[in-house]
Amino acid sequence: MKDVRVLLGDITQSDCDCIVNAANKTLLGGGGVDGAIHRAAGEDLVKECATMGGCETGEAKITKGYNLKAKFVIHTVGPVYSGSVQDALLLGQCYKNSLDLAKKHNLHSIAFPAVSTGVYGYPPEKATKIAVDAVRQWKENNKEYQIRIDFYCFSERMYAQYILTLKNTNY
Ligand code: AR6
Repeated sequence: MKDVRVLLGDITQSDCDCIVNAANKTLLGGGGVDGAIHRAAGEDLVKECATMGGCETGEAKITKGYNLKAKFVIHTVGPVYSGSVQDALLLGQCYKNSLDLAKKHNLHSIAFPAVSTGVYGYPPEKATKIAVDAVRQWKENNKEYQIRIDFYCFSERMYAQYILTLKNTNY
């Protein structure tokens, strides 16, 4: 897929216009990538998050990036994996709603972590397919808008899974 990259590393080091946080409904921080982003951004991030009224699963909200290289953080809440059809719909919505917000704020590069694949237990094989399909669909629906999309992987296993998923879906 044009303008889509798979990268191995820590998303807090991304120099994209915005990075996506795999948050929880409170938006007040947590472990995993959420904890790493809050640590790197500094305490002002949680102060802004506390004014946002939380976030529903599948939705996305934007804040400033504070001490991060990225100017903005888009916080999205992935589903806790249960194996239901609804999980897949909600996870796809995380990617769509994050991209909609990036476009609304005229941002032209975005880095995604593998939302829901840590604490929330989504199997990487399924989650990467949903992420890639959602991004492809969004790009088809927004052909006029240029945006670079980075899938950030924190393990070699996830990196290999993304490469395989992209290959299997002929992107
Ligand atoms: N950079 C990129 N990816 C990372 C990083 C990092 N620095 N750290 C972890 N990952 P998780 P979830 C990967 O658990 O499953 C939090 O407590 C990680 O290897 O961070 O959506 C929130 O507050 C995995 O592949 O998010 C919520 O309560 C992926 O990021 C809950 O966890 C997502 O793992 C959300 O769970």
